[in-house]
Amino acid sequence: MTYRLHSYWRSSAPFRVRIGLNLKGLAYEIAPVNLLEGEQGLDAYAALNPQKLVPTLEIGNGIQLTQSLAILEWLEEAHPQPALLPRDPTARAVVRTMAQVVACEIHPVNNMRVMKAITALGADQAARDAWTRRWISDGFDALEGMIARHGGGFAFGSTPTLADCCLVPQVYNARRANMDVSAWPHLKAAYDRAETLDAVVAARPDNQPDAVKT
Ligand SMILES: N[C@@H](CCC(=O)N[C@@H](CS)C(=O)NCC(=O)O)C(=O)O
Repeated sequence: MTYRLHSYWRSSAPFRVRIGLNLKGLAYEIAPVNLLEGEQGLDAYAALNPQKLVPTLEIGNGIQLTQSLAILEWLEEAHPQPALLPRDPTARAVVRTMAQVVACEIHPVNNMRVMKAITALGADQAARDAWTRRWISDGFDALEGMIARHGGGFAFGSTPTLADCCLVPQVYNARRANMDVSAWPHLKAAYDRAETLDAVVAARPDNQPDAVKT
């Protein structure tokens, strides 16, 4: 079975999953969901993902997985090699902490539906930019110390982990928000290392079949 990933080229949550699939060398096809056209709200998609968000991973036998961290954890359990979590339980917790700083603290308050909601409350572009940068900065401040302590080339240790799957797309988002990530040197070094991997290059937004070239 070739997995089928419902994805939007620029969205960071599916970007995490693309990195994980690529690091594990798994075959998958992309089913584009155009968020700007509202395709995530169509009945056919909502039947796959009741939250009307990307990503969704179809894994066969009529089973769909949603929530990028749950998908990455499933990939790790279903396809253990190469490992994206260390063996030691404490080390695993640290990697999950890093991943969750991005996926549970930074990203949820900056996704499209939240930005639409604060716009509806009156936030103009300057206010939205300040909002986005504030939450990314807070999260990156925390990650900087963790990566300084635990990094060894990658965010944790010397091989890519779930932390890198989450960090790379979040740095992509920070750069879209015109943030200079050199303010977080350990985080930037981990990002710079990760972005050289073929698995990450193939997962990049501009290398997706639905990418809009500007
Ligand atoms: N916690 C979810 C977040 C999913 C999410 O927010 N996806 C965004 C794209 S990164 C989305 O589908 N947004 C559509 C919308 O806000 O309407 C996950 O990790 O999968």
